[in-house]
Amino acid sequence: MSKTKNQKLLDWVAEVRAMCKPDDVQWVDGSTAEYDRLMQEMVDCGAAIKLNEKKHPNSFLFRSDPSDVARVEGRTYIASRKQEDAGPTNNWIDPVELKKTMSKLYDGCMKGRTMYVIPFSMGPIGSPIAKIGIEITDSPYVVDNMHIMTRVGDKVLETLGDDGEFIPCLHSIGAPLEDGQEDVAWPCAPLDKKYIAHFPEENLIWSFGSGYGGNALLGKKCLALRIASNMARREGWMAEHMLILRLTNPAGKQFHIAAAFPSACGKTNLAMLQPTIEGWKCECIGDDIAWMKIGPDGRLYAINPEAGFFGVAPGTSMDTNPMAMLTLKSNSIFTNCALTDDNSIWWEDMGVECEHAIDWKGNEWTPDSGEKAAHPNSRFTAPARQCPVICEDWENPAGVPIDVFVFGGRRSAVVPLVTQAYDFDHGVYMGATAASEATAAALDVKAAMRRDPYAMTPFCGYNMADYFAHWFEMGDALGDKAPKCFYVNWFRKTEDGKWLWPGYGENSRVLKWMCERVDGTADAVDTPIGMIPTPDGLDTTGLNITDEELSQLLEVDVEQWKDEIPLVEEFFQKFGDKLPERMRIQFANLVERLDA
Ligand code: TSX
Ligand code: MN
Repeated sequence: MSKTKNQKLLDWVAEVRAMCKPDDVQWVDGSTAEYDRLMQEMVDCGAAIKLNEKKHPNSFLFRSDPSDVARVEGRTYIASRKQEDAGPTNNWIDPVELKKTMSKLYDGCMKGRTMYVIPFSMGPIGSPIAKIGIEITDSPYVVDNMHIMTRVGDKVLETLGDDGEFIPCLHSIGAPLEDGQEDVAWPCAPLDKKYIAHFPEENLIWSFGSGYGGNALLGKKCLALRIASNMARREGWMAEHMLILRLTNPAGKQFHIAAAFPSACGKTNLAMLQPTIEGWKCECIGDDIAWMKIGPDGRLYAINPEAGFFGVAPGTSMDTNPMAMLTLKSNSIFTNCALTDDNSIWWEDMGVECEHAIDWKGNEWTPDSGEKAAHPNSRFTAPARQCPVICEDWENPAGVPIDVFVFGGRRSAVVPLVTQAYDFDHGVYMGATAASEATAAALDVKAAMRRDPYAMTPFCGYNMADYFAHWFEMGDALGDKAPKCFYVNWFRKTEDGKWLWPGYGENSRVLKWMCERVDGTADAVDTPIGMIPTPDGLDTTGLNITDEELSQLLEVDVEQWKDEIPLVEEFFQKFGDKLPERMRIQFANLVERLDA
């Protein structure tokens, strides 16, 4: 039963119901009882496995269909009237054509199933930066994940009111049940019927055929990044693929950092960082997305629009990220992890041995199986409030004032540990040219390098060249209150392939330097690519690192950087005439500094 009088919402729900033809409609109220009831139904039908209550209280394991394990970028579309508005980094499709195609797929797609209406808020309910979405889905797995990842239910409907605005998000797994047809554990549609569609001109999301993560939990990548990036551009704010953290120095002064990294750089690990330096404290506000608006004082304020972490499980351990391990201990959902003999979960590089398990496909597994026990993209869904280092202001509706932007990538050579941009425009250039290399198996093989501007390539919902321009414009609006910009590389190696930097908690030393640069108390030297710490600008007290290693870490080899010039030039060509003139100027300035 619906508790809203919002006519737009009631009309949309009726329209979707008529199209999808579910057996039943349920309005999600957001209660624990509702979460528990849906979970129990999924356990009873074999879609979920309840984990060992002592080891993982109130936690459950799901195994997806082997074909439905990740976001499907090839099936992700920006449906704008003009192709130019989607730009060279997105799949464009004509919105009228796509609606025709997808309407046919949606016709009767929920037969034999329940249609759930999920009112959700991205951001603390009622925050001036928050937005309300309504996800309609036929997946109870999606409902329970949305319970953790967003704020859902009656309180959102109350805030929406009778004529409030919402972003409609339609999702179906695309697997109707005929009368008497038996269901499978993870119903979904084949790849050629999967569509993750965004209609930015009407703030609309249509997703069909997949039950997994970013394809199905529409508040996250679809709304909070692809649609929100469009809204942010129109409305003069920012929707970024960034973690948010608070650092507090020994004097009690707070600094807030927002950081963007491509995948496999340990963004969630950095978000929950445990500093190794005396007297410094680090707290997590978010690990994936930042929505930022200019506040009344002219500074940039950030909120985390999410309420949970949807993190990659493999590699997460008490060594790499103890705070994540403690967060996911209870009340969590695991997808495509391995199941141990004592009904617990396991994954590769968890830091504990496993002699026998049921793997993510449901098969017997031992270390000799020659396959991964957990899928490399297996996930935990865990409530952010359970993170031991969650910041007390993580739900502050006003957000936190950002002092520092960090961009980064994974480079075994060339790029120093940390570089500060000369000014905001230079920072925009750094973010735009951010690059990461895939981990190479052999040392002599030059790993393929991929540009991933602002880590937004799969998530920017409009023309990336216009997005660059928006960044420059935000810099203008912020003026001298703009965050200071830095570029980091935790992954530089020696000639013989050894890590030069210990990383993890020791990264706090780099963050400390950034804070001291903001305060004007740390030294830097100018180089052609930006400002680098002086050898004693960076606090290495108690760190086992030689002067030689430190200078290798911070080295700027002008000849190597000159070799990057044609690569950047080639990358910028993608954007044609739309590349902002100010980006060309930044590029020209860099070339000039390298040549001098
Ligand atoms: O997450 C990582 N971070 C950021 C942490 C806050 N990882 C894991 C990346 C894959 C997701 C890292 N790996 C980091 C890092 O800073 N650095 C490295 C590379 C590295 C790996 C192991 C060691 C050192 C560096 N171990 C020893 O030196 C003993
Ligand atoms: Mn992400």
